[in-house]
This record gives sequence, structure tokens and C-alpha cells, in this order.
Amino acid sequence: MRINKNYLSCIMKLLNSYKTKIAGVELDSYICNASGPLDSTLKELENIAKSTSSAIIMKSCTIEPKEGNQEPIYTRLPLGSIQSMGLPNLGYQEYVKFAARLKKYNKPIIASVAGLSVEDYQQMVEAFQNSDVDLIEVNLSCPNLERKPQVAYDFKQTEKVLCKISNLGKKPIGLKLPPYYDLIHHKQMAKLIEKYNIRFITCINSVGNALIIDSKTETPVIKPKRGFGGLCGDYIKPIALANVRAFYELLKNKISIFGVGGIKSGADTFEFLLAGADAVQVATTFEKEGSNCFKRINRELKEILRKKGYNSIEEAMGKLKYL
Ligand code: RRO
Repeated sequence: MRINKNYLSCIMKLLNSYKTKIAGVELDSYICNASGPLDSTLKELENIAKSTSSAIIMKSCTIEPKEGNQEPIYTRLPLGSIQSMGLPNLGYQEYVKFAARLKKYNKPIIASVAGLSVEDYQQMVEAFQNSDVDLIEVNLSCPNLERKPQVAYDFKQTEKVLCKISNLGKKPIGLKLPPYYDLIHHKQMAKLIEKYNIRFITCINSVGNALIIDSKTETPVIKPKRGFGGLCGDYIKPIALANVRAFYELLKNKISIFGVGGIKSGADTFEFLLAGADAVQVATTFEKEGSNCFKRINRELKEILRKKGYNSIEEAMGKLKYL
């Protein structure tokens, strides 16, 4: 009987060793999609639900449906992409309905809200607090709206939003943050995160207002904002890692961290794990490769962990060694 119990506990340990949690919500694996590509329609979200993405993260939404920016808005690059989608989405009420339809897949559902005003954020967070989603990611960092600066670069404006959204219900709230380049900014944001009981963060959104020029045509490669758009992929991985690490050092054990930016392999994922991410989101690689990428990256990560002698995700989390 005792042997059986031990055997059972070993099996359970093994099964749980690749699971993780974001703000107390269990994810079956370390890897899921990111809000952005291929997650705007119910069909796309069902495709994610049926894949091995460990969560279903929905496209950032606004109060009213939005068509997005004028084409061309997305260009693949040798090491990633540049895009200025302009928040194309069906309006938040559709995503509230989608959450109810997606519940049957028994996978955490994460809403993403991107208000055009403080009141918008409040209205949408309230609606998702009363919906079937498990977590609410508040996008404070879309770089692609004309005349709408990224909220999270303005700490006063950020506080106004947090003040309105932090007490609307029990579902954990997270913030999708832009890349910060100075350590004082991580500190300022960390203070607000603690003050308003933010339970998770997503680091980082695309690096905003990058410019890629095609020397043949002598033009930018995308049209909106005279070619200024969000840079994604390999180009931004070091910035994403630094942001994950900086917030991990400031807030470890207090919040969960999603890493995102340039994850295309198990090796990239392992770096985010060492930096302190509780899970990672995949955007550019998902757009390029489709939903099989989640399985492949997960397999590669498990292989790296096995080769290095780590028995679980937890064992390696945050364990960056210093020189
Ligand atoms: O839709 C977009 O243009 C977009 C959004 Br909402 C975002 O958060 N980040 C980004 O790079 N693009």
C-alpha cells in the first residue's frame, strides 16, 4: 500500500512539474499565445483553445469595434516583424460572449482591454469581472494609435486608470507593460503595482515607434504613423528579458510575470524562465508558424530542463546566476 502511495505521488509530481500558475490560476504548461496575432475572432480563439497553448488570450479590445489601421500594417523581417495593426477588434461585448463559448475547453481564458480613456478601461474591466474569463490583462502599452500615447509611460495617467479598475471584482488584474529602459521607471511602476494590488504583469509589449526602411522603394515598410510601428521578435528579446528580470527583482513572490518578446524556441523560453517569468506568451512565432509552435517550444523546453538536470519549471524559475 505504501509503495503504491509513493509511486502515485511520484507520478503526480512528474505530471505537475511542467505546470505553472499566473495569479493563482493554473496553466498546464509554461507556454501560451499572446494578445495580438490570430486571436480576434471566435474561430481564431477556438484554434488556440484546441492547440497546446496553456491559455486562451484574446485580442485587446475597445468599447466599440475597430477596423484597425490602413494597410500595409504588418511586415515580416529577417529577425521578427514590425506592425501597426491599430487595435482591430470586434468590441468588448463580443469577447465577453466569446468567453462563455470558450469555457467548454477548460483552459484559462484571459481578456485583454485597451481603453481609449480612463472610463473605457473601467467599463470594460467591470464587464469582464462579470464574465467567464479567468484573468484580465489591462493593456497600457499599445504603441500604434495616432495621438494616443502609451499610458504606462505616464505614471500619473496610469494611476488614474488603476484607481478606477482595481476594486471592480475578484478576478485578478494584470498589466501589459511597454519596455522600460531606465531602472527608475521599473521602480515607479512597481510601486503602483503594489499599491493597487495588481496580480500579474506582462513584459513586454512591442518596442513602439520603430522605423524600418526599404532602401529599394525608399519608403517605410508599413503605412500608419509614417512608418513608425511596433518592433517584435528577436530584435526585442534582450529588452524583454531585462524588463522581466527588473520586475522579478523588485516584486518576486508578490506578483506573477508573463514574459513575451522574441520567444521562438525552448532555448529562448529557458532564458525567460531563468530571468523569473512564471510563464511566456508567443506572438510573432505563432503568427509565422501557426498553433503547432506551442507544442514544439514546450517539447524543446522540457528537453533543455531534462538535460540540465532540472526536475520542474519551479526549480529553474528566477535562478539566473550572476558573474
Ligand atoms: O493592435 C495593435 O496595433 C497593437 C496593440 Br493593441 C498592442 O498592444 N501592441 C502592438 O504592438 N500592436
